[in-house]
Amino acid sequence: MKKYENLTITEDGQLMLKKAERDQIETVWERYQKQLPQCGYCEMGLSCRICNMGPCRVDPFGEGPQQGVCGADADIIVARNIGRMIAVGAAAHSDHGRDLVEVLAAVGENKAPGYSIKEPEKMKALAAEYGVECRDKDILQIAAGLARAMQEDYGTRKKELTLTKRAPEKRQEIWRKLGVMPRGIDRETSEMMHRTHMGVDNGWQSLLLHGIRNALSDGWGGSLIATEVSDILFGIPKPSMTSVNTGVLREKEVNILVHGHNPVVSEMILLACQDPDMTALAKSKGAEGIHLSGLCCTGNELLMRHGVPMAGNHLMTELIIATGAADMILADYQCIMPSLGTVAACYHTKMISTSDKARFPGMEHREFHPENAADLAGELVKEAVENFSRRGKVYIPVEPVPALGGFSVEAIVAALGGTPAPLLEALKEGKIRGAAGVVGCNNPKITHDQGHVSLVKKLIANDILVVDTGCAAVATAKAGFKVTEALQYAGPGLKEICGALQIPPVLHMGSCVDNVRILMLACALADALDTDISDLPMAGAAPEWYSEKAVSIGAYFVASGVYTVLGPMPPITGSMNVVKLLTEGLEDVIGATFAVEPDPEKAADLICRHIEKKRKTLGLKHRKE
Ligand code: BF8
Ligand code: SF4
Repeated sequence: MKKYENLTITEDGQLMLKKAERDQIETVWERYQKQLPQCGYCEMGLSCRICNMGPCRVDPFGEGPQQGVCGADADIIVARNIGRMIAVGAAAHSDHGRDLVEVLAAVGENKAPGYSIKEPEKMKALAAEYGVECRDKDILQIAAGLARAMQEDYGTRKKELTLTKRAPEKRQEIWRKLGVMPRGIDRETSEMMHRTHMGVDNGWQSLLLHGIRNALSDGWGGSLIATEVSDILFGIPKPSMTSVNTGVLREKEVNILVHGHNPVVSEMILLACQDPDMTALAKSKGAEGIHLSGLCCTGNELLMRHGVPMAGNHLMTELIIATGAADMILADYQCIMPSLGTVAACYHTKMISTSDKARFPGMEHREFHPENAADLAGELVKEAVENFSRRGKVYIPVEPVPALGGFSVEAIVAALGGTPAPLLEALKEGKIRGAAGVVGCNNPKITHDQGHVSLVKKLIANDILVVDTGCAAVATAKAGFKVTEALQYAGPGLKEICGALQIPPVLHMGSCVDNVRILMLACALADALDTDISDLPMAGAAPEWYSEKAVSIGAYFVASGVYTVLGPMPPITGSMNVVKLLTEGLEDVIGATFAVEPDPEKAADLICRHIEKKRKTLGLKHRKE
């Protein structure tokens, strides 16, 4: 097993890697090795292939060319590249949000059988925020009106996105003064693509500022809409017990897995799996039942709302197929490795792609739309059941680990007894020093899950309450941090408070679009303390990030006033101007910066120090260095 310990800290991961090797399955880790050494120019952000006079590169040692063919220098090239990363990340989240708004619109028109409004009160509250008149209207008319109003946020007709009003007044003023208040969700992404065309914006500072505006259009626009509409359609998450890791797969049942991000498909699959006729069919085929589990963020969506078990995060997806126990995997979009179809071809697993936008080699394409989703989900679950008899030998290496999920802001406030006051009291007394949002991906450059787990372990030991999302949230759940037993690892103050509330020291807040839940929690605390988010004893971290979505998230966290520590270095080291602005200069203009620290223990130290500094400024009891 030694051989695999550098690749993943998880027992199921190590055992599955051994099995994959036996089965001659190539994994993401092997492909990563084959890429080494990766291009140094690209790592530093110094290569440009934006136009066809290039591709160009700038020599970081000052000996070769210092400008691309067009004359762009290192600062411009690096800023353009990072700007485009933000644009892609913001586009991904926001387009996911748009798909939900379209389902909401279809529900409003009675054209989405199977979907319904699960949270009419939340919908009415949002309608009020959007200025949609609710009087004398039925639920469906309000849904249609809200969907239309939200679609306006995507366009070009607004001066300010509607939900930016939720930010503390001081924060909104900072955005206005700096000229980064987001105006339209699609507009900011489109403008970033325009600005980064050859010969448009050649100011590295103005490019980065627009990057901030573009990221804010994600955090206070597309992602926030995605989360709010998901809650309206599928329910506000409440705490419920679930289980995690490869061990959630069942040897004697039909295993169906959902992979991707959008709950639009996975919710319908869940409904179809619960159909008694389907269970009867499964039994007639010799299975004991049908078992649904999740992968990545669509898995997090189901875990949060229904306690559906979670089989694994990003780097586990190939290995889950190698168990031979997956009868069908349905993918929507984002973070789905194009290798999965090839891996599945070595087993009996049926791979289904479901979104018009996302096709994969080795997958059968069965497209979901609001009108056909309920029927198609039924058909596919039936096909998964029929595939059960084609199974070969199955290897499920471990027992699952229990975890508590479902901590929406509403659920956290409810756990506190209906008001944030107990949390504020604990913060003031210093029993809880502060809060940290640990988010983001896995990346084969870092031992799988180690960044998340080591960081979180040290944070809770230092009385810092952790909220997490995405693949980070899956990592800490697998490590056993999402049950009250984990309070044994917490510092005395955190242990006392969480113990009294009967909550774990690490709270699962959902998928990656649900990072906005962390923002909303920050808003609630800032409002209660009558201050700005940047004054709170709070930090963010993405210890194993890989995705462009994470770049957008990091940027909107920082722009919202949250100091954010990244594990892997983003491709910016080719420009010391850009590095300095993002890690120092932003402090003066926006009240927060990025830091980069690959060692999770040291990253925890940075966060502790930051939290104590903020406590001191707020006049709360603080620890000396
Ligand atoms: O949206 S944490 S690897 S699955 S990008 Fe992807 Fe990263 Fe996982 Fe969720 Ni988020
Ligand atoms: Fe080269 Fe400039 Fe074209 Fe980039 S935009 S590829 S630096 S010529």
